Amino acid sequence: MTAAPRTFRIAAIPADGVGKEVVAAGRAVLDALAEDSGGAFAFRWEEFPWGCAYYERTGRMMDEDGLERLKDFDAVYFGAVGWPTVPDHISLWGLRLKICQSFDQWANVRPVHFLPGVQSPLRKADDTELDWVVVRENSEGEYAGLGGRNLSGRGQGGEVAVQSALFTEVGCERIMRFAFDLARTRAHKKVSSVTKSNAQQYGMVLWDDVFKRVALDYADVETESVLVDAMSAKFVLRPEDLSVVVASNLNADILSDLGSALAGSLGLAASANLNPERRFPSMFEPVHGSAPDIAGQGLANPIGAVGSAALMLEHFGLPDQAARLNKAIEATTAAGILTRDVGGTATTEDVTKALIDALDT
Ligand code: GGG
Repeated sequence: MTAAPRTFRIAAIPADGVGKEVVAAGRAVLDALAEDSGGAFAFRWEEFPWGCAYYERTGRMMDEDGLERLKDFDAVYFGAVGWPTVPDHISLWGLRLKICQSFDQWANVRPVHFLPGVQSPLRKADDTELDWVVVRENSEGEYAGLGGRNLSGRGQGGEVAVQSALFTEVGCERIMRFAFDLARTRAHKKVSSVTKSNAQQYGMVLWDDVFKRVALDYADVETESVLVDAMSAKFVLRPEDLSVVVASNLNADILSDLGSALAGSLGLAASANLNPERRFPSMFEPVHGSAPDIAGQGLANPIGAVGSAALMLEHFGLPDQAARLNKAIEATTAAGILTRDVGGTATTEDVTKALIDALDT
């Protein structure tokens, strides 16, 4: 008796700018993969039209019952949020952060590695290696949304704003255990914790204290605690010394952009916003934003979105299929089929087609 095919229900939210192009590319590659699976698995997509254009029409970045409608999907496949006609804090909080925080996607995993055929500012010697995972605390920290503005002095130069960062012992501990567990699966078993605890003497000192305590349970994993400024330098100067880097919401966001630029382009970087308890859907998206300057021109690099699709397949328990996607990415870049951000002339469509063709290799 043959097993029934497993069908995964995925909510696609392309949102803004190049998000639309890269989600279409990722869907095409995933559908080709499913078609090729001989019916072993399938994807059932529903696309949601939310984003900045939707906001301009309705005054909302997503429908009022949007979270309710998303909650029974197996995953959310997201593009990018932001457009110049809507203030960035409104678009970000109204869609991407709303989903991450409401669905308790507290672990944001952002792998960074070299791809064959892609020039990197770090690849001076052939033996330079870069294979990191930045683990971003994705539920609190500097993105807790705590603070306010005292508008009484507005227009007279007297306005005051407070933005607080929230660090909880529970929040710190769970992201650190996640980082340590991940490090145990890797050849280089090391976790680097990043803070600015010399200057931020409350939340980040709690982070350091929790890190030291959690590390005691992982004696087989090497550790270090590094200030974020020093870590930025280390990314550039000693990339081979890093494996898993765990940091707060803001620090990890900045460091992962630096990491992907060092690997060759922000357009290559994949990410997973995970609810590790699986009570809610997790969300998979390229690290890059909506890039209004190149949107709609066929210049967007789809590799970050396709790499994110590979992370989604791993989450679905299909590691062999994830490996097929990653191999197709490597075959495509190695063949020199590259978009403009990585020095090539290929369009989004050219790269998508090459990725689909490479699934057979
Ligand atoms: N695909 C990622 C995305 O849309 N990012 C938009 C953005 O501005 N993000 C800021 C952040 O997540 O900190």
